[in-house]
Amino acid sequence: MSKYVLIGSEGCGSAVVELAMREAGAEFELEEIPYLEPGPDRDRLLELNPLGQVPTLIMPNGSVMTESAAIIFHLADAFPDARFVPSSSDPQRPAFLRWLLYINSEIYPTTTFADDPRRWKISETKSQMYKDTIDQYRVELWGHVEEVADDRYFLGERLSAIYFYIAVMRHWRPGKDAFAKALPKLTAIADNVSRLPQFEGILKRNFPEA
Ligand SMILES: N[C@@H](CCC(=O)N[C@@H](CS)C(=O)NCC(=O)O)C(=O)O
Repeated sequence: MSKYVLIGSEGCGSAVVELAMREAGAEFELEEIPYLEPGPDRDRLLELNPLGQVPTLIMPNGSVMTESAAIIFHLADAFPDARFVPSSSDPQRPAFLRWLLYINSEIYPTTTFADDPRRWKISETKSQMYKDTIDQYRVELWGHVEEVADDRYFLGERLSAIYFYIAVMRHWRPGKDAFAKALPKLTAIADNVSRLPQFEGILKRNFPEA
C-alpha cells in the first residue's frame, strides 16, 4: 500500500491531521505548500480541493479527502487501535461528536472569515475592527468548550482527537497568550498534549515561535 500524502502548511489545520496520523501510526508524506500564494502549488491544490484549503489528503488509492474532521473519522476507521475517536458503544461518544463538530464547524470557519478581511469586501478602515470582533468571538466560542473541560482533561482521561484541535488552534489569533489568559483549562490540556513525545516534534515544527 502506498502512503498517504498530506498537503498542509506550517501552523495550519493540517497540523491537527499530522497529530492524528502520528497517533494512528499511518505512513504519510507531508507536502508543505504556501497554500494561499498564487502559483503551481496552489493551482494543484485547487484541482484537488476547490476551496484551496489545507489539510487536503491524498489517499493511498489516489482519491482525495478534505475536511479535517472527516479525515479524523477516516483514520479512526482505518486504524482502529488508535482510539482517538470514542467507539459507538462509548458513553462519551455523543459528547465527543458534539464538541468535535462544534470546534470544526463553529470555531474553525472564523479563521476563514478573519484571515483576510479584503476578501469579504471589508474596507481598509474597518478591517482591524472586523478582525478584532471575529477574534473576540472566537475566544467566546472557545469559552463554551472551556466550560465542559475539567482541569486537565476533556471528556475523560483518554486522549481524543479534540485534544489535537485544542493543541493546534490555541496558537491561532488572538494568540497563545490571550488564549491562556481566557482559557486556562484548555491551555493545561494543550500543554499536556504538547509534552507527549509523539507530538512534541510536530507541534514545535508547526509553531516554532511558541
Ligand atoms: N473545514 C476545513 C477548514 C480548513 C481550513 O479552513 N484551512 C485553512 C488553513 S488552516 C485554509 O485553508 N484557509 C484558506 C481558506 O479558507 O480559503 C477543515 O476542517 O479541514
